[in-house]
Amino acid sequence: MPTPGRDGRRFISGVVEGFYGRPWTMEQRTELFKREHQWGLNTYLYAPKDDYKHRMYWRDLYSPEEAEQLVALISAAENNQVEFVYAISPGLDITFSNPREVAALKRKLDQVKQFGCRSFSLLFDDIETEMCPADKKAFSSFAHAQVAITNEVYQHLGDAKTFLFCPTDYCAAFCNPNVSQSSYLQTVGEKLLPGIDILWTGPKVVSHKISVESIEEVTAVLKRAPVIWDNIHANDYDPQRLFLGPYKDRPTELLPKLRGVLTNPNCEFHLNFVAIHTLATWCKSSAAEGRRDVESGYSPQEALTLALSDWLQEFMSTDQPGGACRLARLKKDLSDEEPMQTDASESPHVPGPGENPLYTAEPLTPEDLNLLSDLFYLPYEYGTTARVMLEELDWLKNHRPAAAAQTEEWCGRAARFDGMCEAVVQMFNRLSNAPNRSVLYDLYNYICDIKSGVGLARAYVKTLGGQDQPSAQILTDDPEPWGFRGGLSGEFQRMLPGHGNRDLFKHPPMTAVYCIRPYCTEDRAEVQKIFKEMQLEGEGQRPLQTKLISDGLSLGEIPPSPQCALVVEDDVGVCGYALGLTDAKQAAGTDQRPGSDALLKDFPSLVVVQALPRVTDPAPVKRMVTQLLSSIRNSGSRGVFCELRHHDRRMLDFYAKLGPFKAVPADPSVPQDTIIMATQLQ
Ligand code: GDL
Repeated sequence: MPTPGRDGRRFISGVVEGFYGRPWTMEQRTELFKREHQWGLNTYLYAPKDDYKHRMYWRDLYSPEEAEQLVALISAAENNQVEFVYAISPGLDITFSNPREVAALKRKLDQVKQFGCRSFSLLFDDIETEMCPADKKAFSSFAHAQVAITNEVYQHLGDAKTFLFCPTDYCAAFCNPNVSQSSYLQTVGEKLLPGIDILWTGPKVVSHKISVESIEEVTAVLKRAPVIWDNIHANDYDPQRLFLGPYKDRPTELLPKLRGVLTNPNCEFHLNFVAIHTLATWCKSSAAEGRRDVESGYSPQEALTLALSDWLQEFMSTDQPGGACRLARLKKDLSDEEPMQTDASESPHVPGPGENPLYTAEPLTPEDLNLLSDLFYLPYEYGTTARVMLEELDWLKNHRPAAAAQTEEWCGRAARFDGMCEAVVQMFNRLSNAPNRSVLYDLYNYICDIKSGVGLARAYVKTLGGQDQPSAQILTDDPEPWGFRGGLSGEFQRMLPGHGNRDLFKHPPMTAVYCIRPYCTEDRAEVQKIFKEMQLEGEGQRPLQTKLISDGLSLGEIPPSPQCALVVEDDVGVCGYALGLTDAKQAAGTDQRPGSDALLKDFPSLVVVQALPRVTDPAPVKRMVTQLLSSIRNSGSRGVFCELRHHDRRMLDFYAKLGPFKAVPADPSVPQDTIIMATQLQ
């Protein structure tokens, strides 16, 4: 463990129960203290946001029953050599200048002191920064108001072992104009009594990385080393996320520069094994011991392996009546060991001849837990397998085989992807058979969700490969509710322009500014140029066998219909176009047949879209097409088609990615080397 700091005080390390949502139970907290003790962590900060008497009803004293529970909890912490820090969050509605409010705060903390608590904390995070008129009159700033009350309470308590203050600007992102010039932090740093320590979440609320320099900067303003309130594993802001990756991206060189680290982890108590175990490993690493001769000993991967191996034991421990019996059977079935002693009355039923054999659960493997951690890794990073799966799916999608022309590589990679999906399903099955039901129940929604997500991707790849799997049903126009995931919040997200910006690969950040405007005759030469350039790109020097109507449109030989021609420009010039004919048959004239009557009945209009390779962001082109389709719809058309050359994979991909267009069955009246993609408009 880290040696005491230069001032002789021990390094604060442990857990803050500081998230929104259902607080942990007393039993879980007691369990936490045992673990903290076992792993060498020394502090627990009690700060459950939605506990009535911690925040919303902070003035209310505890009832005798609650008092009894708190006394037991505080003494359980003490028995495990864990320092219990009681936090209160009065900031929602306190009037700082009212002496009765200050008295209420003191009264509450005095009560907790009577329960045996020796360490306290005042939290002012996530509150309104505008003061009420009375406070504005009494204090020159919000920081002055908070500092005054905190100092007063600290002095009132007299002999607090630890006293922590959480500022309202608790990360660099909240500081105005920045950390070193923040007048709020300057006041806190100068005026807060030196015995009070300050909580800090790093550059952001959920900090990806915390650098030594950033800590030196904030230490200078605060005039003391901060205690990190680390939200790296917090998941209270997104019900689909869970973090089972190792404590990471905080160099151990930070240890001597900090007063402490407390992790505010996942809401689900049982899912914090990795978060807390790896933090403990980090705190124990050699840099903390000041052994400058030894290189920092912390490896997130090794810390994770250690944690997962201990967690596996936890999964296998039974916590329910009958579990021991099941576990005994599991062990018996899978090894030569003698079964565990079980009660005679619990002896398992033995199936007779002709009966089904008893269900035998496969035990969870270390690989399962590795995979689980990879799938639910960290807020800014997926684990290796998750990344590979995403990359493979991206590749399979972008190299989708043209009708019946699958390459060996595509098939091989599709099969490997399928294997990875199967491993997720198997992991799910083994997890749901794990004897420790408490851990499983905390995990269940997440693993169900990922199993479904993976199932959709798997079905999609099968459809791409031309396999009409029953599982592909989920991708139809009328899917079951699990085919369109995410609920209303998911709908909103999909409608926002930023959706997809966080695509992990390929698409560079959007920096260019695009302008979509109507096509005019002056654009003709530019449009022709783009058409020719893209033709070279897609088809090389191959001579055009059949001239398509869309070629005529691009070359300016057939005029687009009114309101049906757009170009997109970037700062270099025109970089893409979208041209349409509301009535393709009429516009094509008599010498060219754009398709059979059946096709033209459903899809009477035609479009051609092109964009130069420098347009890496798909959004402007998609927007241009949406605009064009909307004009064509307004003209009364029922549907639109586009023509592509069979071998022009680039254009096949391009149209497929635009979204609405789907390939239609071969039409005998279109040239043989041509594919038609189409979309309905009404
Ligand atoms: C916060 C809250 C915390 C919450 C976390 C993650 C602090 C100091 N306060 O801002 O209660 O759990 O974000 O959502 O971090």
